[in-house]
Amino acid sequence: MGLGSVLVYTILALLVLLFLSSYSPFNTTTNHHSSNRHRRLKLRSNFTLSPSHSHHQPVPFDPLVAELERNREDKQWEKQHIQHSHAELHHHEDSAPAHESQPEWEDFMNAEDFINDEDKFNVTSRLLILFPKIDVDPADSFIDVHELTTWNLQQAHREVLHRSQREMELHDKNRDGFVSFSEYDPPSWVKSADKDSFGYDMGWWKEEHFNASDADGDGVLNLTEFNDFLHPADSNNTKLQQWLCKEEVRERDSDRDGKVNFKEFFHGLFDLVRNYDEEESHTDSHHSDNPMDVPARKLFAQLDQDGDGYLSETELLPIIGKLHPSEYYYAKQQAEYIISQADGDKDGRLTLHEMIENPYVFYSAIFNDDEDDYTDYHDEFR
Ligand SMILES: *[C@@H]1O[C@H](CO)[C@@H](O)[C@H](O)[C@H]1NC(C)=O
Ligand SMILES: *[C@@H]1O[C@H](CO)[C@@H](O)[C@H](O)[C@H]1NC(C)=O
Ligand SMILES: *[C@@H]1O[C@H](CO)[C@@H](O)[C@H](O)[C@H]1NC(C)=O
Ligand SMILES: *[C@@H]1O[C@H](CO)[C@@H](O)[C@H](O)[C@H]1NC(C)=O
Ligand SMILES: *[C@@H]1O[C@H](CO)[C@@H](O)[C@H](O)[C@H]1NC(C)=O
Ligand SMILES: [Ca+2]
Ligand SMILES: [Ca+2]
Repeated sequence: MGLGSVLVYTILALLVLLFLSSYSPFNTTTNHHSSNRHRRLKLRSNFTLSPSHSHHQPVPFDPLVAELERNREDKQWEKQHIQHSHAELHHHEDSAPAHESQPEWEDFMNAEDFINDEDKFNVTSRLLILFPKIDVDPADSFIDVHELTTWNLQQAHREVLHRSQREMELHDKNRDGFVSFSEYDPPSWVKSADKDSFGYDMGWWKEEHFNASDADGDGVLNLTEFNDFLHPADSNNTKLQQWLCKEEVRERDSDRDGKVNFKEFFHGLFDLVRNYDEEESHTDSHHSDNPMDVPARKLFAQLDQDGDGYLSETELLPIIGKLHPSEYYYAKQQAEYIISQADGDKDGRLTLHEMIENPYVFYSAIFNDDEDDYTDYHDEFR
């Protein structure tokens, strides 16, 4: 056999290999997150200034990823406010905005590089470490919806508190660790507009809202109280929950009699409650046989404790958490989504093996069903 035929065979063999590899399971699987050949883990790419008004983002599954994100956000935040105060204080010449933005970009790249370096950030060993921290109630080698919801909720609370802390630094002008109402500078749209787009008076970010957040009534908000102020739906402060109900009545009360009648309840509140409950129990569908308003009338009657045909502020308390989705609601949604994506044997809970088999479910941290997200995500790295 001459050198020429050896070459031909080698090339043929290579071609066959190439052919086979292009039909490897990596490419034939329809699953979005099974391409293991190039890691494309990603830190969340965006950050908005007012957490209570931005679209809700899923929390990172891994606390280490969350920390990287927080560091990056903190740097963006600092940069934003240093530039801000520079502009206010003095025009510090052309000292170097371009120069300043360079390290920022590097930090960003380093974090992405870090989690995409298999030696530094080994997804399998991360999951090995995290599994026993999540599988605690009970520790039975399975992670169920409840355990994952609790885990997500812990991550979410940490994240929310961190943002509140940062926001608090902006408002706490005398730096005593408390925010007074005069220190609190409401967003400009609060000052410029007293009514929302439907013409209702708005109570948000005003003194009444502030006072309701001040749990111990000392006239100033500490970090816990300020966090509650920014996120009343997640607060355990009953004063604040009552304020939220009052605000809800104010918003729904189209005939301005100070109470919510059935019509006002049916056109507005009921759908929110029903959507919330349906997210919770996908199976409950038997009320679809009923005429439209029967379940609504039933719930209305239940809530209307004194039977006067109206819902008062106090009577809204039992459902207020469903009208303003809390972190718990998002944490549970995210847990259900994650489990549905990684639950190989469909028993409704996750084993460590199932998690290791589906790392991208945990590390892409995407929980809406928007296909575009996946496509963007993949295209970006081509
Ligand atoms: C965040 O998103 C907005 C609009 O979607 C964009 O203008 C902005 O540049 C993004 N910021 C970062 C840091 O990616
Ligand atoms: C990642 O960790 C797992 C388990 O600890 C190990 O088996 C695997 O070889 C590691 N992978 C890399 C690329 O280091
Ligand atoms: C808020 O509380 C302060 C006392 O801490 C009081 O002076 C003020 O009138 C209250 N404002 C409202 C709107 O209730
Ligand atoms: C803030 O004050 C409340 C009482 O209103 C207290 O329970 C809480 O621990 C305080 N938080 C901090 C961070 O000091
Ligand atoms: C509210 O109370 C519940 C239990 O009573 C607790 O699990 C939860 O963490 C509390 N939420 C906040 C925001 O403090
Ligand atoms: Ca368990
Ligand atoms: Ca206080």
